[in-house]
Order: sequence, then structure tokens, then C-alpha cells
Amino acid sequence: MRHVYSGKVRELYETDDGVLLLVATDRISAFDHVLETEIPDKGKILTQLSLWWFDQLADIAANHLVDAAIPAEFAGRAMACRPLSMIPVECVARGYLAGSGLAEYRESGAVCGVPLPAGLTDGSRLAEPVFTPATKAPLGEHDENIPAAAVAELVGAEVAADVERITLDVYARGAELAARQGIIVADTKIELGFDADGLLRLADEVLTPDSSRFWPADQWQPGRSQPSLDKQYVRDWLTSAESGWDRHGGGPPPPLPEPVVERTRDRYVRAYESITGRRWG
Ligand code: Q0Z
Repeated sequence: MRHVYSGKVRELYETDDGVLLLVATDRISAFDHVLETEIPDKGKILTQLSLWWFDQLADIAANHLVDAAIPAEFAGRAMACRPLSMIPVECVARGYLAGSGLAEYRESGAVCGVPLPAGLTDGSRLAEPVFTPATKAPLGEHDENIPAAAVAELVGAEVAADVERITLDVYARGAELAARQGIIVADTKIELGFDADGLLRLADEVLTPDSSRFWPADQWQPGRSQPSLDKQYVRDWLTSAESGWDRHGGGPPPPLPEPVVERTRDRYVRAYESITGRRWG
């Protein structure tokens, strides 16, 4: 087994028979930092959530999963994947305004070249979900939103149309199933790639709290930044006086206190259980 790539919170390996192992760790990031404190079982929970979603999305798109042995050290937190030729674009769909979508709207009144009505605010629901692709930035840099037309220039009009349709369909299915459990999927980012037969497949993780914004629907209140379903305890503690951390000071965040770790783990477990209807553990 060969280590191929380290992401912020995930690792990519390649086995001797050419299978990719996408391994989710228990690392967590907040405010663009990877914290030194891990959240027990986070990697397993997000991997099992992704696997459940791939099943729910099977009629929308094929995926990269293959049936191959997972090494014991990665049990439960790795996916065995077919190597794909990846589309060089982050495929994002947004149903609500937040993050870089909100920033771009405030600057220009549009997101990725899609004009939006005046008067929208942080957390506003969009009348229709929009496809908002972005460039893939190197680790440590931020993805940059691009117009849908730029995707067509990169991959051709036909592939671009497939990519947009799959992205919006994945978002619609995710938002619909999560909404039944009182969870808003504000946006989601997927990755797509071609297999050796030229079939477009869903890759990477799907509809996890690391690839999507999940908000508790009962706390949704446009006009302020929305509380995160999974990371709110972490953000609240890091920005509290108690942590002693200066978010803009450049230093690394301090270790999380045990109660914050426990409550955050519980948020991931509850998100998994409510979305899938399955018990954790
Ligand atoms: C996914 C990533 C990281 C894990 C490459 N099936 C595939 N075929 C080709 N490439 C990929 C996949 Cl999933 C692929 N990533 C993102 C980064 C750990 C996954 F650090 N990169």
C-alpha cells in the first residue's frame, strides 16, 4: 500500500492492485485550521454516512466504490475506490446563501455569474438551487468560484451539462431526505470522474457535514450566520474568552476541552442516526 495524498482531514492510499483507499481520519478543522484534538469516531461516522448516501443516489449517478478488502487499521473509515480520471472542478450546488456564495453576492449581486434577486442576506433560501462550480485550489488555498460556462470550456459542453445536472440532482435528493429529519442542506460539494469506459461517476465523499453545510432547520434565521449542525460547539468555544485564542492572530487554535469533544462527537452520531434512520454502533 502506497500513500498518495494527504488532505486536511483525509488520506488517500493506493493498494498494490490499483485500488484507491479513501481514508477518513478523526481530524476536524475549524476556522481554516486543522485542530490538534481529534473527534473520536468522526472518520467512521462520515464514511458510513457517505456509503449510505451513495446507495440513496444510485439512480442519479454511478459511483466510485469497488468491492475490495479494507485493511484492519482503516476498518469502517475507508472506502475502496476505482481510480477515476477526475473532472478538474469542485461541483457545488447551493440552495441557500452562505460562505463564498454570500461573499460573491454581496460584491456583485450574482453567484458564479447567476444573477440573484436584490435583498438576499446571510442564510437566505434561494428560489431555485444553483450550480456554482469552483476551481480546485491547492491545499491551504481557497477554491475560486467560476461561471458554469468556464466548466464547458474545460470539459466540453456535453460533459459540463451532465456535471451540472448530476450536481443539482444530488443536492435535490440530499436536501429532500435531510429536510424530513429537520436538517437543512444549505449547499453541497461533489467530485466527479470518468472511469476507463468513459462513464461519469460520483467520487470522493458525498453529503457529509465536511462536504456540505448542514443547519438545524428549527434554528434557521436568515440575516445572521447560521449555526452549524456539527461544528457549532467547536466554533463557540474557540471564539469564547475561555479558549484564549485570537482567531485572527495567526497562531494555532488550542486543544479542545473534553466536554466540547464529547458534545461534538454526539452531534456527528445524531446527524448520522437521524439522516440514515440507523443506530450508530
Ligand atoms: C479524490 C481526496 C485526500 C482523500 C483524488 N476515485 C478516485 N479516483 C481518482 N482520484 C480520486 C478518487 Cl476518490 C481522488 N481525492 C480527494 C483527497 C484524501 C481524497 F487527501 N483526490
